[in-house]
This record gives sequence, C-alpha cells and structure tokens, in this order.
Amino acid sequence: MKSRREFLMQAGALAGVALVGAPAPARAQQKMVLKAADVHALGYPTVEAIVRMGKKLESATNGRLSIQMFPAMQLGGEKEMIEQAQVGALQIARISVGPMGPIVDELNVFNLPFIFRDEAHMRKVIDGPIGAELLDKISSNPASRLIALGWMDSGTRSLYTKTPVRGPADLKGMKIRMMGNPVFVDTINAMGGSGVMMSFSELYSALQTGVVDGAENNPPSLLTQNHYQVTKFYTLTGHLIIPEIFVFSRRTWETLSKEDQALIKKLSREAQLEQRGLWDTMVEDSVQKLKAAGVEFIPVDKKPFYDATKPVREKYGAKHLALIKRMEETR
Ligand code: BDP
Repeated sequence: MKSRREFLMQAGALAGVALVGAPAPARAQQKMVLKAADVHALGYPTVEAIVRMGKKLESATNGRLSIQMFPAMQLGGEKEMIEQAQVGALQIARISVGPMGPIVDELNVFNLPFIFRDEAHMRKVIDGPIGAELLDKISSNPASRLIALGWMDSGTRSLYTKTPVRGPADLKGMKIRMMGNPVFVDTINAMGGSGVMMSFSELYSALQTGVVDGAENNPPSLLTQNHYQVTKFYTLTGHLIIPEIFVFSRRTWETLSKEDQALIKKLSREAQLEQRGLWDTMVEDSVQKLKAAGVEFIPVDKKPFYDATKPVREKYGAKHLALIKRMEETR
C-alpha cells in the first residue's frame, strides 16, 4: 500500500508529462492526455463508461485530447483522488457522492438513508433539473475547485456481515465499515450498529482480520472487491441509494478552449446514460455469482430501519428542506 505522500508524488510526476510546456493560451490546441481515476477495476461499469468516453473524445479531436485511465485505486482512495483533481494532478475523478458531501453540503441530501423511493426515483432526480442544478452548485463553488461533469448509477447499498442480520437487534455491537462522511456513521449507528469510517482500500483486510464485522454496498462491489469471500450474509436493508459522480479538475478545465469544454460536457452526459445499461447487466450478473458462491441474501423488513434513521434525515436534511421536497415531488 502506498502512502498518501507517495500517491501525490506519483500523481505529480504523471501531471508533469501530461502537458507539454507552453504558454497558457497556446495550450488549448496542444495534445493533452487527461488522467482519470477510479477505485474499481477495468471492466467495472463506471470505469468502462469513462474509457468509452475517452475513445469518443480522441476520435472527435483527431487524437488531440485523450483519456488515460488509472483504475483499481492506483491513485489512492476517493479522498486522495478528489485532492489530486483539486490541485490539477488528476483531471477526472470518478467517485461516490459519499465523500463529496463534506465538500458541497447540498450533496449530503443524496447521502441520506431512505431518501430515494427506489433506483428509478434516483435516476429521475439525477437526470432532471435537480441533477443539473447540483452539478452547477459544485462547479460554481470556488472552494470545490472542481467542475462536475455527470452522475452515474451505483444501485442500492445493503448490509453484509459475517454473522446474519435479520433485524436491528442483530446489528447490536457489530462494527460496520462506512464511507468517509459522518452522515454514514450516524446512519448505521441509528440502525443499531457501530459505524467505523474507513477507506475502501483497507476494507478487505479489515473484514478478514475482524477489525470490522461487516460493511454495506451494492452487489457488484461486494463481488468484485472479494468481500463476499469473508462475509457470507447480505441483508437487503437497501438503506442507501447513492449515485456516483465524476468531476474534472477546475485548474485543468480553465486551460481548455470553450469548444473542448462543451465537447467534454456533451460526452459526459452520454457517459452518464451509457453507464446505466452496463450497470443493470452488472447487477444481475453479480447477484447470480454471489448466490452461486454461497452468499445468503436475507430479505428484511425495512420499516424498523427507516423509522430508526428518521433523526439522521432530520439532522442533515433540515438545511435543505426545499430541495428534499422537490426530490419527493419528482415522479
Ligand atoms: C462503491 C462506489 C465507490 C466507493 C465504494 C465505497 O462505487 O465509489 O468508493 O462504494 O464504499 O459502491 O467506498
């Protein structure tokens, strides 16, 4: 595992080769390799969608602009990826909305438990005016230092544990890994467990050695990260439906011509819609493989979890009631 400093140094070195030194105005016309990163491996829907976007970008610009993908946490966890994009060492970071909440507060609305009725509702919201406004909020917030390009699908997150959870009482005393954002720790604590914030990259060994008793995620992540090998019970709590997001370094963005910016935005929207088809296939396939590998899918009454997490929706949602109302009204 590389240290944070090594990641930044590596990313910095890579940034050095991306732009051939030239005065700023001339740069826009120069050949440029945009670096993209994802925690998932090649072939995962989020990675594939950006790779395809890169191919389109390359052909639309006759090879002047292209995307080089660094998958599988090669550039670190999502927090590191965000930081690298902010300083211009990375151009495209594909991350969960989870770690973006601490950067742009409105995004935490998407991070609330049971805030979307179902995945179809989430898709309607991200595809429509609310999705567009939130992307603008990120891009126009000087502190974010990011340009938000688009959303992607990440399905529904449920609980996976070493011993079965059939109701809130079973969660008592269980340490559950959550993404780096206090809203998630509050959520799992309210559901009856004990939340531990931890990077995705540390999770497999934490599960294996018993540092945590479980985690929560969608079926494709449970499968591809091999967590199912050490946690055999998947309780269908469906407590979070969090979209993914992909963002661009504002520092690099400002060196691009208006035309290139518009092209990247157009291809981003296409990537958002294209990823969805890949995602649906991946979920079906993952569920089958997990079941075949002996993972027990446990249906559970969501009501007690929904009721228990009401204070979390109130605590983080209070500042954004108008937005939540508009989300509810989205059909
Ligand atoms: C996965 C997301 C990924 C997150 C990960 C996590 O695709 O972006 O990093 O969950 O739990 O579903 O950290």
